[in-house]
Amino acid sequence: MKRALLGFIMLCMAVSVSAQQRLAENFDYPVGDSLGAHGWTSFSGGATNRLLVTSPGLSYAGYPLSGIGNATTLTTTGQDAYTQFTSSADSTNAKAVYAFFLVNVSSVQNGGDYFLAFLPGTSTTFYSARVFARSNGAGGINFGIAKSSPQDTLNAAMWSTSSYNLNTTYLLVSKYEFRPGASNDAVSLFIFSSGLPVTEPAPTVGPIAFTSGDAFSLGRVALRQGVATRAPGITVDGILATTSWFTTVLNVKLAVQGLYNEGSGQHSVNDSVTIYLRNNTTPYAIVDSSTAVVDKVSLRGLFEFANVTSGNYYMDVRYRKSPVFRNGVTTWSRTGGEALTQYNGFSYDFTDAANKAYGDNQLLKGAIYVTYNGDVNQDGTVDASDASAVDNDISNFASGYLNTDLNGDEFIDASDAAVTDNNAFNFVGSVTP
Ligand SMILES: [Ca+2]
Ligand SMILES: [Ca+2]
Ligand SMILES: [Ca+2]
Ligand SMILES: [Ca+2]
Repeated sequence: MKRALLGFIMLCMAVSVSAQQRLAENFDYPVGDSLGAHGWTSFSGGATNRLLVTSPGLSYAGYPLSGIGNATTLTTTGQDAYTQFTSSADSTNAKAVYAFFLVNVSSVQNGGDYFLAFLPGTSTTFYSARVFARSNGAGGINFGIAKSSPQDTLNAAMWSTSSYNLNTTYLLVSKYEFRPGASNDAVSLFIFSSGLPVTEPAPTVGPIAFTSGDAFSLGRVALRQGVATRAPGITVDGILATTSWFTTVLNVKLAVQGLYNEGSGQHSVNDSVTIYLRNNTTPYAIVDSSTAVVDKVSLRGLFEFANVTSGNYYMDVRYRKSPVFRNGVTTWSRTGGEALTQYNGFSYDFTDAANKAYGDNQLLKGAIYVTYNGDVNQDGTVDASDASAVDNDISNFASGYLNTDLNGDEFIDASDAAVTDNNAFNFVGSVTP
């Protein structure tokens, strides 16, 4: 009973490590195309002033989503549209969600209106972290942010005290911060005219803990063409949604031997994996680490690194979550390392070739290559000591999120022993430079 409870707690911990997933929208599409042709969904305003891809795109030195493709331009009334991001950011599993985006404002009016906000992942009616632009009364702009209710705009603190210029490109960051308890979530707005800090600075506006209703979850970014007498004319580009300050993201596809079912082509569970980034020269020092959940259907995880700079690195992959309760055979990425650009990261697929793992240390299972598991005691090899740990748990009818559970069903039985026995017979172990 105690073991089962411990397993349950460990499972909850593993699930709570949410993948910090992102939306990245560069409007890298033909000029004149409807946003609806490129993943956006129109939900209000009909076909009036349809949101289109416009030229030129916006550029901002030091921002990775600068100068790529085109942009979109909003006017003072008409169609509103959203695009989905797959983050499950919500009141229980994420502290904040951010939208980074470039703006260039051509016109503003007194009173102002909001043009970009988050929406819940399944709704079009609860705009949150509403970003505003208004006239400062002297030919310039104030930007502002309010949480979710029209009443929020009565709070004068929602506006920037500084003024900004028309026809100038700025990098804005809106932040919605989930706080424990009801009607207390906070929003912040960051406004940059040059540069992008590596770590989160104090916001330009906020944080303001509005007392209107909290969002339950956020999973969409919406562009809104507001009220004709208040809305700005504005070009928006380079939209990025994330659940942490700007970081480097590795999009990694991998499968784990025991979890992977070649019939379904899926893992049995969503489970966490830790990746250490190591220098590609001896002694291969660890420079950063990240843990993410690998989605059981896509077999992908999004690993965010806050401390890594551009360079060439090995990925040292550990299933499950570091530093304990894992049984993966440590697997490194292919010989030579991978070139990484800070803030851009890269995408990597371990499953499409044996040599995507250092020393070809993967198993062909069905149509893809999987990393080995079964190293229950994490000494680098799968051998009789691992098999005996599994056998012991089988005789004790052990269950739960244990490192002797190799196929992820939380029961320790013959199917787990088959993995360790097979790998011990084949002398499976870590292969590293
Ligand atoms: Ca662009
Ligand atoms: Ca709250
Ligand atoms: Ca072992
Ligand atoms: Ca099992």
